[in-house]
Amino acid sequence: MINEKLEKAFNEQINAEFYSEYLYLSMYAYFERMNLQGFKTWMDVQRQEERAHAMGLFQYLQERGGKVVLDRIEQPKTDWRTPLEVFEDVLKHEQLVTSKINALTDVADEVKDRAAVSFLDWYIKEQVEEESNVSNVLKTLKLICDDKQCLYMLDKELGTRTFTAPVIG
Ligand code: OFO
Repeated sequence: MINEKLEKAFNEQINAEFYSEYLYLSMYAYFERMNLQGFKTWMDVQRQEERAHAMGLFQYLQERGGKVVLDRIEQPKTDWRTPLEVFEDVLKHEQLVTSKINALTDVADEVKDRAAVSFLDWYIKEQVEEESNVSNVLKTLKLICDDKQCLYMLDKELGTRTFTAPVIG
């Protein structure tokens, strides 16, 4: 049976991952309005990954005999001025998620739940990859500034991203 404090922390992280999906879905809608189809595809893959992260924690908590408690999901932002502003928000958000995953792992450590610490290791590594991917897009966006042709090319490149269900744990 999972420790109560850890169960609560898992539930909070499940909510954070569903919020991530919501946020990226809102960004997806923004790119649809901008008619940037490649950026839209990138966000679609990103939000599917967030759903998979949420469900990974959800299933693990149940496997461990914990109770999944779904909370309300906060309303995400809906408008941005530029794609650059969107990706600045994505990076800030991923950094926040990294700190939340670290805090969750700290709780698992504190209650000496070795299995949970080991399970969460996947999420820690995933956050390194997430932050790196987003930073790369952000760097390119900063470089191309207002160059419409380069934005068009970046849009084409981002549109090649595809979703592969992650094997978590
Ligand atoms: Fe779930 O990794 Fe992004 O937020």
